[in-house]
Amino acid sequence: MKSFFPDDFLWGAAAAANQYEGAYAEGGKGLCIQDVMPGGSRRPPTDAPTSGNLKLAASDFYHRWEEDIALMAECGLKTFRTSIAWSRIFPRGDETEPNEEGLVFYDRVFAKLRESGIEPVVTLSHYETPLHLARRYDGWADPRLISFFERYARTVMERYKGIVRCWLTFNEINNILNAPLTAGGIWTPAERLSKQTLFEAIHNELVASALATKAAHEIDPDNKVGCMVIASPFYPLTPAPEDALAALDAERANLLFSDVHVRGEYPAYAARYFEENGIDPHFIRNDQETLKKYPVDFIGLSYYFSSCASASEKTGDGLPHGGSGNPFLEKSQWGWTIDPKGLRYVLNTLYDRYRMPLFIVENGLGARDRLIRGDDGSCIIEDDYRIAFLRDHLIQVNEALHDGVGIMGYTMWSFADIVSASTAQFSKRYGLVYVDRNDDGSGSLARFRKKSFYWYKDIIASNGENLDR
Ligand code: BGP
Repeated sequence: MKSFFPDDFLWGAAAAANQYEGAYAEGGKGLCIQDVMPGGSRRPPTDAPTSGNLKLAASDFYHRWEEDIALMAECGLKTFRTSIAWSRIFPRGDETEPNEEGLVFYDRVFAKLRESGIEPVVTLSHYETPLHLARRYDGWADPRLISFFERYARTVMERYKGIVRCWLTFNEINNILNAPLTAGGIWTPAERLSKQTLFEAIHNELVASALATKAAHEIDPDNKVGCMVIASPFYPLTPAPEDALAALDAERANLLFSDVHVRGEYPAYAARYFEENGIDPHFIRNDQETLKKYPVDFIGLSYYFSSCASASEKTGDGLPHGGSGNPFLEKSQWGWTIDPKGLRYVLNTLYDRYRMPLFIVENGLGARDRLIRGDDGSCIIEDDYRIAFLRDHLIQVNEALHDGVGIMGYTMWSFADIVSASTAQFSKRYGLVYVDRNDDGSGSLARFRKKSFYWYKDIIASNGENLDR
């Protein structure tokens, strides 16, 4: 296969603090929303951390980072994307002084990555709002979070200046539409949340993202900042014009977030949506200048599946972001459609719309793996299905590059097995590295390289040339 991957393509892998680190109450860390979400993003939170919550210990990266970074280096990763747990730095979120122990932890992690030739890409907020901010302020519904977030962003950007040069503001910011607690720290249950409050919260995050971008550029002109959006395309379920319009509407709900981040203003279609949904957009007025002045440098995106939109049918089909399934596509063990060409489609759509560099910061397959122990103590995980998934998607990335799309990099999800965000299971594994842990919490946490580890290593080393082997 002819490879169109540029020489400086950022091949890598990703994770998030709350799904990977564990040590939820160590090093002065405060609680975050995930510490009381034992059932994942679709179940109500508990009052306090409960023993069945797998995120509390997660994959124990907090204690095993040296071993894991050595594995990343062995795999040849050029970049590793992870998040800083906001509540390690500001345990409650609204303090004025940061927690030094939390800062020291990331000093070590980022320095080790650099020493190993791996560029850290850091998400400031990956579904892990400090719990105090969720409970006391109702999360991003309160505009005071903007200054708390700005303080946090400035603190870590000053501290890791020259070490971290690539930042993402809010993970899957558009997922607040489906999961207001997960993506917006909003404690009010989704069914009681008014659209007015939801859009005020969205606006507060957008302003905070612009101010973080401003801070990043002031602190170090070499910093690059991206937004991070779910780029899950909607196809019309049928050729009926009504379904095409339904798909347009569904796409626009997602695109509003990148529109504001890139163009610095709300899109024209927002006005009618606000009017028809009884939303008074007064909140926009004061911040127009901020949004306009500080657009992002690139667009970070996650891609897992596509879905279909229909004007008449509302099946949902178990896909996380609404939408119907697609009779032409296979599904994963968790019911997510598998659509490699959808990635090429969405990369082209976004690049046509914005002409701004894209960075695929999440893409992968959640699947059950079987660890086979040999008599000699060796362990084998033959995850050919994961290799097929990654290969098919990367072939489409290559196609998109050939189409002329500007793509900075690809960080597959996830480097090692971690706790699932939506279901909070450990058995929904995404890693190149197997972590010995089970859904009941048992397991040694030992690491084993999967077959996909060796495959990805070869793909990186060949800069994509070996994708069709
Ligand atoms: C994205 C999130 C991640 C991640 C991934 C896979 O939505 O940004 O945090 O977990 O999806 O989803 P899940 O873990 O629910 O299978």
